[in-house]
Amino acid sequence: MAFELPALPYAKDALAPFMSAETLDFHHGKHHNAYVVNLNNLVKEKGLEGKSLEEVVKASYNKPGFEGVFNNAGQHYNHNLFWPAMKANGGGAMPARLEAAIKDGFGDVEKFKAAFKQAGLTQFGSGWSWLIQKPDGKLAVSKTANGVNPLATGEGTPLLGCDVWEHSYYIDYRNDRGKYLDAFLNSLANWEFVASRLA
Ligand code: MN3
Repeated sequence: MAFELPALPYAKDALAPFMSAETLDFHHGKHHNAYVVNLNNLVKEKGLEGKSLEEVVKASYNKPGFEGVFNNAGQHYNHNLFWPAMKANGGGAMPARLEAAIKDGFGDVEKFKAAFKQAGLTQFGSGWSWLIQKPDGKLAVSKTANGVNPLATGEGTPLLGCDVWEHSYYIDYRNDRGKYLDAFLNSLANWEFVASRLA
């Protein structure tokens, strides 16, 4: 079965003014779609057809000759997590179970948000900031370059990922990545979705 571009779980204008319909049009309709098209061509070429997306991500990470497969598989995986991690009127109170895990990992919610924002701000060039659950169950913040993710590196289970490639924020925020990260955490984040990924 070929990989498919998932439909957005909300209307294209639902996240405005924090993420515009124009951004979603390009980011979901052009960028994410291109990763899916490229990935389907490359898995055929490389004899990886029939494997799950997670299997392709892990099998191609740091494997010579499989850079193209990994970049597109990683980005398909990352964006599949990104769209449902946002919602209209997001960023409010967290489910109690998530808030407790965050307090355990970071001290309080504001310290977590500061660490997540800092990870996104200090990711030089394109990449992602992450909230992950480590193999010992503890929550931590991380960042990766380009299409890399915590599943590939084995760092932990990604609970929340914020795309800090310029295509994610340049239409709405120009060069102000910090303002975009603030909006992502305080006005867009779907904490129910994040909580549903806790082990
Ligand atoms: Mn992107």
